[in-house]
Amino acid sequence: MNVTVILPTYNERGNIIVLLDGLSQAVTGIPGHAFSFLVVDDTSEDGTQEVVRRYARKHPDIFLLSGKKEGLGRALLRGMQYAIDTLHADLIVQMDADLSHDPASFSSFIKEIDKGADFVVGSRYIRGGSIPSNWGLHRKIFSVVGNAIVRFGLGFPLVHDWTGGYRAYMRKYYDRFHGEMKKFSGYVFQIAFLHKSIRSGARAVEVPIQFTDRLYGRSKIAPSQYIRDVLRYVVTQRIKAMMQGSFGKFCIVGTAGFLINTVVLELGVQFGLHPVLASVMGAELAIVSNFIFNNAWTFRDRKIHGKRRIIKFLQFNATSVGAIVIQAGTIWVGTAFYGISAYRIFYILGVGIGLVWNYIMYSTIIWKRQGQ
Ligand SMILES: Nc1nc2c(ncn2[C@@H]2O[C@H](COP(=O)(O)OP(=O)(O)OP(=O)(O)O)[C@@H](O)[C@H]2O)c(=O)[nH]1
Ligand SMILES: [Mg+2]
Repeated sequence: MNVTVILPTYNERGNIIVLLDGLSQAVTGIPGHAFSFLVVDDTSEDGTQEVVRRYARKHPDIFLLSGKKEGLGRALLRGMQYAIDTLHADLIVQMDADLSHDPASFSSFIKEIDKGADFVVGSRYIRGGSIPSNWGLHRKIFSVVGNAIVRFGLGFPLVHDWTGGYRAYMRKYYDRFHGEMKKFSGYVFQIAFLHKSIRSGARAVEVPIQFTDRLYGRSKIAPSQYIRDVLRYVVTQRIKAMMQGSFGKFCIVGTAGFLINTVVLELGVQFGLHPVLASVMGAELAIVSNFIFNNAWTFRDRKIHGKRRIIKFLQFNATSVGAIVIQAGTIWVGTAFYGISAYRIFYILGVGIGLVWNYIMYSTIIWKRQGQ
């Protein structure tokens, strides 16, 4: 395979040659691949480009791509494009150029690719991996908690390290996603590229890496901005996934149930029933409707057939009793404090809380996926 190692640099004069030497050494023992190294520099002011040019004269496998400063994400995309179009890379390896990523781990990435992975992630948070022990507590927390939020927030807990930049991936992920990737920068770029690749079926594997602090030069990361951007990415992706998946349908079925519930409640009150009793009747009719339509549509991929439907309907009723209790209880407490005329406000509140309860119950108990 043609392998291109992309090394983004911005003022890394003190690090880049040490890294290139380390990498040349690291690849000599790896059979079966042709390696090239691409330094993607954004008009560094410290002479990074001059030292790389001088070094490249003696090393024909080293290339320099220079461009204007548009951030790390853009630099990586430019590097990937050059690697594929000009250097004909099948596989891209990406590393920070500040000596935080150790060339000694390089061969483990290629080994996983040789075994059939198509996206290898260098991970600080699996056995054998580490973050620097001299990091201050707040930085450790920032990194560990940030990665945990992404990991669980996006729903791919098997990958532990989302924000790192030591990775190897097949060119097809650039081909597929380069257009959509232009809008992301910094940590979000790393997260989004991995996320899109995994979602499209990448066989992602982690290898442990020991992350060390840079010795020379300055960090270019502005934490507060990235925290905000990462959270925004995770939350919007989560909402999108819910709306595209069963949650959107659940809401539509639930709205129909809500209308049934409301009509019965209002009619019941008109005919002189207490709102608590009328809401129970309305809720039960809504439950019947919800069960039928959720089974036929929302959770169609897990549809319940035959006699099991009776048992499941009883179970469904039992879990929905939780929502009825929540709804009636909210009305009860509300009307006790604010008078009977305030029942509508507390009905809406109760329905809202019951909605969350129901979705969790339905998707994890009633229409539980096989094997869960
Ligand atoms: N070409 C290019 N490279 C960049 C840019 N910003 C950062 N880099 C490089 O990307 C790599 C990672 O950036 P760092 O500043 O080390 O960020 P970090 O590793 O998250 O932060 P530290 O742990 O403090 O070093 C380094 O090799 C940087 O030189 C940029 O705008 N353009
Ligand atoms: Mg760094």
